[in-house]
Amino acid sequence: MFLCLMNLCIVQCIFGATVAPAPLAQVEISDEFWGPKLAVWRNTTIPDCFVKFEKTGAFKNFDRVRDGENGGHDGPPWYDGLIYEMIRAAADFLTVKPDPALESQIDGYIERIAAAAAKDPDGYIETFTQLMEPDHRWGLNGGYERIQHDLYNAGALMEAGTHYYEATGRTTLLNVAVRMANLMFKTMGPPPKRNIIPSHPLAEEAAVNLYRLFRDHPEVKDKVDMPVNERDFLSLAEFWLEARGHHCGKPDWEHTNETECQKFIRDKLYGDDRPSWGAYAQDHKPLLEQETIEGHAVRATLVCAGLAAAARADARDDYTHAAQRLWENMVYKKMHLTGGVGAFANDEKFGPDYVLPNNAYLETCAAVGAGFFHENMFLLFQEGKYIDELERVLYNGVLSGVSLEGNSYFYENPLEATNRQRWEWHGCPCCPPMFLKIMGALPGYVYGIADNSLYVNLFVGSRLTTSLQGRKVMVSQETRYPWDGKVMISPDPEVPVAFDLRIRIPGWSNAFTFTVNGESFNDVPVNHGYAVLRRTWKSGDRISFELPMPVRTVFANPNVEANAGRMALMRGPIVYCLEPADNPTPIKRLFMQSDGGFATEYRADLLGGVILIKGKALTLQEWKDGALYCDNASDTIPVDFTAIPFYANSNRASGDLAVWIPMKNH
Ligand code: FUB
Ligand code: ZN
Repeated sequence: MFLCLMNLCIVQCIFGATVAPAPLAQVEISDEFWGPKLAVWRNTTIPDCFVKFEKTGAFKNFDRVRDGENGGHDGPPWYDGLIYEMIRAAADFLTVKPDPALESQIDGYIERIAAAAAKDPDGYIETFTQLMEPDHRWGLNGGYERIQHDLYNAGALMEAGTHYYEATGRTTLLNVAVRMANLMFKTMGPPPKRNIIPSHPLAEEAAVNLYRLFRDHPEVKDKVDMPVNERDFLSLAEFWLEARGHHCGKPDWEHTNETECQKFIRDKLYGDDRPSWGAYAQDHKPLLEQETIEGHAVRATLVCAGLAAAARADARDDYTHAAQRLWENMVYKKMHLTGGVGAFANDEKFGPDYVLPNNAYLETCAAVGAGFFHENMFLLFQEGKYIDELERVLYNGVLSGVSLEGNSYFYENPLEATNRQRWEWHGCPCCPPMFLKIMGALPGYVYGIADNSLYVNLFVGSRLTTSLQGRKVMVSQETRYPWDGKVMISPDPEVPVAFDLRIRIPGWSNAFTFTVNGESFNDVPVNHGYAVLRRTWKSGDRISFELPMPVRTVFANPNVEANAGRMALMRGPIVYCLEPADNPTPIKRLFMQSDGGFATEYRADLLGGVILIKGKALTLQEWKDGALYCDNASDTIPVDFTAIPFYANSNRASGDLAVWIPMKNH
């Protein structure tokens, strides 16, 4: 159905076309918001993390294996995986901006990894198991894969090998990864192979992407020094996804404590079958039958990201339906306003539907995992609502995980807290590498590319150089988003090319205006979250549109008990919070008003450049002077308040914050 306006047509989104993220090398970021942040992560965070991993022995583990030692593993069992994740992330940053010094540093790490991997005739490399549990490869024979993380580490190795090859064209790490992948394919699968699954998911999407690498670039097969049948990697991923919930049914994680469950496994009481890893590891029933997203939130989001990736790679409707069901449960019933997930600290897990306390756990890694899931769902469905959620979590739940200076970190990202302090390093430093992985991938999320369509998903100052309909096309975006809703898009094809420009209209926006080459178009229909402009684009065309960005008062779903009678503030995609540094009245003694006379102020000098929201809140007269208790509350009096973006929380002295503020008379 076409609505033609001159030679501009606005068409319905054609559901079902295939779309891919823009390759990183095709996107140049020049954004006022993300540009400086990406520079901090490139120049500070990546070196900071590598140094801290070195200092805490992560690379020595590989040297010990190379030297044939026993025992003495440093860090948690998943330390190898975290190193591989760092390499994947750094590889993406390298793709966008070459850095010979960083590349040669990583080559040095890869030499040590490859030397360790060369010790085993089959190419098995997993330093914790080799040093500490040599009889328990893959968690077999009484091993405890729930903690051991053999397959998680192997998954991260596949990711690192793939991304480092894509960044540099070098195959040393890819060789190590392919040997492991071949070994896993030989070992795991339907009978007579062994029923082994990643207790901590991640390997599923990694194997799908390894498959895609060789499927899309068969010439790479000649560059690795072993046979590759790429379909094996996809089969392996599908086996891992489908084998969840198929086991001996024990131990009973719901009714037995972890020590006893571990004993059952260590004593090999599962016989020839495998043990259950329980709901904690999404193993309580077959994944395709799971109605709700459960268990450890990082594991859950990553298995779902893998499910969506496999659904797309292999056109599997059954996977697609399951991914959609789990996504809807997560987003509509188990997700905080910031996009953070995993409410409970106990087992780092999802709670029941609508149980969303403000002091929730919300691990940075889980927010990142949710981000990967959202992006993969967009690639499956081409619907803007998935990018709306990607945008939410990027600007809020993920971004709060690293300090503005880029060298201290948060594991938990609650919406209400006192005395929070970012840590410089952690016994389990899983979050910084996950954070860097999604931020390394960010340039690729800005645009989606299909044969005859270009999706503008994120509003980020950038320049894309790609090919559409067989023609070289450049497109640039200029914007001050998220502080300003004006976006200018300039297609610049080498010759005039017809394609659909699909511009996401965020779910938070209820109005927008468009002009094309200065001509206004009102009432542009939005389909599947996109305004679709079809025409033959030529160099010099200009699309400008504006999303009004008023301060929004937000109220929780009435089923969320924690936020009954409370409200929060948002502007555009940004969630706001209150901190003591800007508010003389203790924030616990403030009441918000939905008509609080909100005003905004851009402050270039504060928190890396932010828009503040200011207005009038209320406090009790008795509280004004800081009294702790007041038994006879009398009238309220107005006081000024200032809110900052949630992502910038805890970058100043105090670590107190609140997002959801009570309203008077509730
Ligand atoms: O188990 C590896 C990582 O460590 C998990 O994803 C995090 O939740 C932390 O437990
Ligand atoms: Zn983490």
